[in-house]
Amino acid sequence: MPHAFRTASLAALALALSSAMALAVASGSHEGGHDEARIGEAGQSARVSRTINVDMVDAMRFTPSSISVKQGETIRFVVKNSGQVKHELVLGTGQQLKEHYALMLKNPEMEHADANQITVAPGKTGDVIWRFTQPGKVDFACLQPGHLDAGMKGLVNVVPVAQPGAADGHTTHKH
Ligand SMILES: [Cu+2]
Repeated sequence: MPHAFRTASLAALALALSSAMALAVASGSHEGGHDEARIGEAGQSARVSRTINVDMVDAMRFTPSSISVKQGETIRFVVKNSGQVKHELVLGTGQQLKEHYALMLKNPEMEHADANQITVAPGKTGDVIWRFTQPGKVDFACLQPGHLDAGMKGLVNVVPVAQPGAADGHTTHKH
């Protein structure tokens, strides 16, 4: 009797595992629900599909502040600081940016060095290479103290691609 019970449990477990795997494959996500996965991933310069220039000014604005990309695209943002003070462009979810901004208010000298952001000195230009893997909205903002409150933010609209699977770069060509 105990043996029969164990066999049944194992069968149930195997079934649960295989349907979980099927779900993971169907959704196309490698690490479901992860915040970083939601906004995308660090891009490789060899795979840049497009360059977008973004200008930052002391009026606390990004130009453009609304950007449209296709899911799967790797974008090189060339970020210019035309102002007299330090500005930065940080990609994230609205929630991540708010939390990070609150942290910056407490620690104004905090330095950034992550792939999703660039801090640019006055008169300088820097770049961020980012691959947008998920359709939807990705926010960006300047987290220098006071800047986000003054409206220094923008939005990337990631347009979904038609065929599932095309976004992962493993498409095959048929002739
Ligand atoms: Cu700023």
